[in-house]
Amino acid sequence: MTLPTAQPYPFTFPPERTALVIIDMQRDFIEPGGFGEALGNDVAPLAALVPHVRRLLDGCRAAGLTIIHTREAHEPDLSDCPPAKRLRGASDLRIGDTGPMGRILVKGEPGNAIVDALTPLPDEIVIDKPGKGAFYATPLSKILADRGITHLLFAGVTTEVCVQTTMREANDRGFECLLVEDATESYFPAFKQATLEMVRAQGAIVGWTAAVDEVVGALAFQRSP
Ligand code: C5J
Repeated sequence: MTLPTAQPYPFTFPPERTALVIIDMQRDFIEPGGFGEALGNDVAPLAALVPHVRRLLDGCRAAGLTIIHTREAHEPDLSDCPPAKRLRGASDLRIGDTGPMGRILVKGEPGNAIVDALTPLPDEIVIDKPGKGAFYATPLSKILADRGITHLLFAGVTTEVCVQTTMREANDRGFECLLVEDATESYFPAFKQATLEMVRAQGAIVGWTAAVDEVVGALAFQRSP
């Protein structure tokens, strides 16, 4: 299957060897009172993203793609959160502190859950990750290898932090990667735009980009041409 208007040039992927990776669509980043707001951000643009990711998720589910959700999540004793990560921030609330949605970025807390509209189905994979990238200190590499996955479609938040970090990790591991432009968001519009441009620069040095409609349309056409 080919997406002819992907940038910087058409992107070809085999659906049976492709996974959709949805990064960190958690209440902690998307709803008021979580980690995103504790870092000093307005979370409204990320909340507006949810229906776009849902449209992409529905299309990929219908086409039978492997679906992977990630959560940025730490152990309750914070043994997997180095001080270099815990102690930085733009407000008094730090990872592990108690906020309006429970302990910030801690596994099992209400704020750490994926937003209701994107709740993983029982057969979908959920990766808890202590870092920004989804490959660091997680079983993701093995899961993808076991399923014969070669191509990855990326969505989620935030574009320039966990999404870009994971896409770069994947690119270095030999995956063909595409970032879905309107299924990712940042607290900083300029950072999102810069990320889209830098990943596809220099002949797709990190990967490709394309719109939700293009991905979903191509997958639907494959099912009923
Ligand atoms: C951040 C993320 N921005 N999921 N995490 O700290 O991008």
